[in-house]
This record gives sequence, structure tokens and C-alpha cells, in this order.
Amino acid sequence: MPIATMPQRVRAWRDTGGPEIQWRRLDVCDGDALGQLIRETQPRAVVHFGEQRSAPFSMVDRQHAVMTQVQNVTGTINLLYALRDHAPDCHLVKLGTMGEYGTPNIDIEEGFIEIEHNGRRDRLPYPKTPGSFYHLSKVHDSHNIHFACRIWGLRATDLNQGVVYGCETEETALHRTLATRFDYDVIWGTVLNRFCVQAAMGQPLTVYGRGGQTRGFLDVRDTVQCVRISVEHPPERGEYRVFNQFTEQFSVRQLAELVHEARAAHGLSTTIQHVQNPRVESEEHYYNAKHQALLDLGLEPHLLRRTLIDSMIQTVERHRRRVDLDVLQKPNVDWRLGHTRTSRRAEATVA
Ligand code: USQ
Repeated sequence: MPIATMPQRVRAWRDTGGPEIQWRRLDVCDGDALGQLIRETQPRAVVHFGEQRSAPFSMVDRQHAVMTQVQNVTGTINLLYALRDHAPDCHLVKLGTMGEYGTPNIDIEEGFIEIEHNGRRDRLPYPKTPGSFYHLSKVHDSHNIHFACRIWGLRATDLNQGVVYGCETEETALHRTLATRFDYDVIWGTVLNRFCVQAAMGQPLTVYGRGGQTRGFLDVRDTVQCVRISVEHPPERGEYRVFNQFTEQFSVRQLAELVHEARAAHGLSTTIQHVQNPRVESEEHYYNAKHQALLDLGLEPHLLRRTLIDSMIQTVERHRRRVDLDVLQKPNVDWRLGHTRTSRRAEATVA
């Protein structure tokens, strides 16, 4: 989708009459500048989304792995220090990931687990088995935030978010200048978005391996809702809490079947193609992750309906001339080998 510049977006938002916002460009890895910003603005809450967010990107090669972890971990530590020094009462809402947990053979709790060991009990951080250097960076963040809450009495909510789909929120729908990114390539695109683009373009749906990989998913509108709910219900000083932020679990195969059925309902056909899995991940496994805390605070989920799949596909069809088939199809980052060359344009997406 055509994406407006930030100044244009801010102007468009003001034109909608929404609450006043200000925009500044700042590198969270510049700790002094970040400290200065927090000192000046004295926020009651900070929502931190400023991280490299792609697992495949982090697996391209050593430089991409290092860049991902340095950016993500440094930015968050800088923010923790800025809050300690200039706004210690502020509530940090930090975007984590469900991928921190991996796919253990037991139920996944919300951040902490009660353990009995050699006759003694404790409530400890849930064990983490992340699946990429990107997911690992979020684990490191979680430990750092938890530590800062324990030693400095900061307050924080770690939002362990599942895989997001969708391309529109109530706010972005207000004006086309507010449209947000809709990534579909192998590096930045998440799986359901990719399947919808593949379906719209008459391309096979690329299920990696057997497709039994099960994850928590949520509509992008619920991402916004969960952040709002978290901000409205801050934790106590010194409290570090974790919310599992997703609304439904699906396997990749189930998602491909849903898209297939959505097309079939309109008399259209799609093919599901099992491609060699470029990732190292379980393709059939137990998965049962709790996600109660946000529901208890009032989250009203937008569950995945065929109508949403239809509308995502229609949106893609409206922009079909802009779709780059080269970056849509074959995965070009292998967890074992790193970046495997496919085409020059596909390479540009990892540069
Ligand atoms: N997959 C396919 N076919 C594709 C693309 C992906 O089968 O064409 C599979 C992957 O192998 C994986 C699953 O779909 O098993 C999810 O992959 P994804 O690319 O949609 O999402 P992932 O890499 O896990 O990362 C995304 C976001 C990341 C966020 C994470 C939440 O990019 O920022 O943290 O979702 S979670 O997965 O719960 O950790």
C-alpha cells in the first residue's frame, strides 16, 4: 500500500480531529537523546515498539543477528535507564513475543510458572526456548525489564504477542493517508497476510514443511486494543507482568485451509504447496498457551472470520499492480545456511 511520510500522517491525523499527537524521529539506541525525551515529556506510559521485528531477518547472517540483538537489547536498556532517571513512576508497555516460549510439551503460562522442585515451591519466569536470534532478543529484553522492576521498582507490562494479521485498524481506516504497512514478502510478511496475497495473486500458498506449526494469532485491531487496555490498567510500582497477547490458536495448515475455503466460497481455486521448511522448528507439536489476563481486563477479540479473509484479499486485489511476485514466493533465508540467493529483488528485502 502506498505509505505516506510521517509528517503527512501526523497532519492527516490532526485533520481527523483525533487527540493531539507529536512526532519526533529518534534512535532508541542513542541513550542520551532518549533520556532527554523522557525528561522533557514526563510520560505516564511508554509503549515501546521500536525494535527489529523479523525472525528471518535475524537469521540472514552474523551481521543481521548482531544488528537485531544490539538494536533491540540496547534500545530497551536505554529506555529502562531513562525511566529510572527521569520518570520512575511511568508504566513501560513493551512489545514481546509469544515466540519467547517456543513450543514446549506442556501448557504455556503467562510469563510465570509455579514450580515444585525437591519439595519446595516457587513462582518463576516461564522457561524460554525461542526459535530465532530475533525471538532470543525479546527473551533478553524480558530478563532486563524484569530485573529493572526488581531492583529499581519500575513498573512494566511485557506483551507477548502472537502472529498478527490484517491491514486495517479503526484509526487507519479514518483516512487513506493513515494506511499502515502490509508486508507480504518472505522476510517481513507474517503467514496469514502472505497467504492472502498469494491467494489474491493466484499463487500457491506456501506452507512450510508439514504445516502443523501452531501459534497464537490476533487481528491487528486487537493489537491496538490490547495496548490501550494495558495502559489503562497499569501494574503496581516494582511489578513486572506478562500478558500473552493473542486471541486464537491455529496451525499454519489450518490457516491455508481457511484461505482455500474462503476462495472456494466464491468459486475460486487455490493450491496449497508444502515447501521445504527453511526454519528449524517442530512441525507437529503440542500447543496450549494461556491468554486470559487481557480478556479479564476487557479485551473483546475480533476472531478470524471468512469475511476478514475476504476483505484482506479484496484489499490486495485493489493494489495488485504493486505486488512484487519475486519477493512473495520462495523463502530465501534458511535457518541452517543463512541467506540463500534467489533473485536480486528478493535480496533487496534483506539488505
Ligand atoms: N510460515 C509458513 N509459510 C510462510 C510463512 C511462514 O508456513 O509463507 C510459518 C513459519 O514457518 C512459522 C509460522 O508460519 O511456523 C509463523 O511465521 P511468521 O513469519 O508468520 O511469524 P514469525 O516469524 O513467528 O514472527 C512473527 C512476527 C514477529 C512476532 C511473531 C510472533 O514477525 O515479530 O514476534 O510473529 S510469534 O510467532 O508468536 O513469536
